[in-house]
Amino acid sequence: MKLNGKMLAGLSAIALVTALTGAQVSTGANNDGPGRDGNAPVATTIPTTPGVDTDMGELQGDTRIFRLTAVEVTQQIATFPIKTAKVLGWKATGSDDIKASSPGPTLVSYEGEKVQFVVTNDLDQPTSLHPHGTHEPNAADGVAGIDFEPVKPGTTRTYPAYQPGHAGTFAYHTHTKTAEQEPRGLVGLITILPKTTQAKQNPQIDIGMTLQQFNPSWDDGRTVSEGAPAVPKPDERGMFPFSTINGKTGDAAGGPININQGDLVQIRLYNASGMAHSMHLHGMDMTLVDINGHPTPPTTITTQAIEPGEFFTVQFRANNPGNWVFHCSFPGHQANASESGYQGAPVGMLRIFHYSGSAPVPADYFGSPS
Ligand SMILES: [Cu+2]
Repeated sequence: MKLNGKMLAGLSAIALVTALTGAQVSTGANNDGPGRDGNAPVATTIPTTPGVDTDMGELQGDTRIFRLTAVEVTQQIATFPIKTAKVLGWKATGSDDIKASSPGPTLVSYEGEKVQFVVTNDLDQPTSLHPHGTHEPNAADGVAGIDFEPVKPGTTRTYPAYQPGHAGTFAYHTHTKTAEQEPRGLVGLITILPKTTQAKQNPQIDIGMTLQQFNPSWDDGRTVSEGAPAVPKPDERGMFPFSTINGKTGDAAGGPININQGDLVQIRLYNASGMAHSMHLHGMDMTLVDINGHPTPPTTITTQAIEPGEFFTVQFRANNPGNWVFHCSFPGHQANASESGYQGAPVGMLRIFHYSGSAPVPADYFGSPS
């Protein structure tokens, strides 16, 4: 997998936690050797989210502490017809604003550990962090006005530490002015990993994919303009016209996801948008292995529908070389503001898996309409 600066930062966090825990951890880059088909326990592959940091927090005793700051950030979400939008994102507290993203950092903890959130608010309005799908105590639920006083601008709140309950894929998002703040981007993934996994079940690549839809717009009636704020309301057609994976449409996401023949590829899907999506992989079957944080008997699928607030984990074995798209099957979600890419190619809620050794994806594939 191609590593950018953010991912390298994530990997240095992995090195740090390795030092802290003594656990041997591995990534897709070095988990490709003998035994991949065996029953021997191996260190579980750490999820990565392309373009987003992996945050392994700080382990203190039996508690992993995640320090996150909510902040408005200008993010490249596409290459046409606009490039950037002002979204609400999360960053590791103390890092530069340029490290902030929507979705926020992918949080990684291990089974048996407690988790704890320390939330700083750099927005101009109150906010909160709600851990979505874990077994949090009421005082860590983050629901404004019900069990939680929102975190005021310029302040920091330390949540109680707690046992998340079980391994799996979960999420975090704002639960203050949710209808405004969530469509603007205050979401992210939480993953609780078993420390070891049977080699044959351990993916070589484990990718987080958060599904989001934005409406970049100006108050004066102009829409999809450069640098427009992501507004919480749908456009005049009732649409959030930018459908994204990990806060970016395919053309802005930094190229295809590189895989190798024989890899077991795992995708952790989280639908943080307000609509259902129907995720489809070309060329290979997928296997559904986890529904909303709970293992499920493996089911072979070609398309997986996912409702708002759900998270599914799917896997596929890379056994059909080439360049294969993974995308939402709603036609309107394969475009940026209703515009398809070069030669009518789908963009929007889409990623390409590229087998090493296969012909490269044409450089102009994601270009503006011809
Ligand atoms: Cu969709």
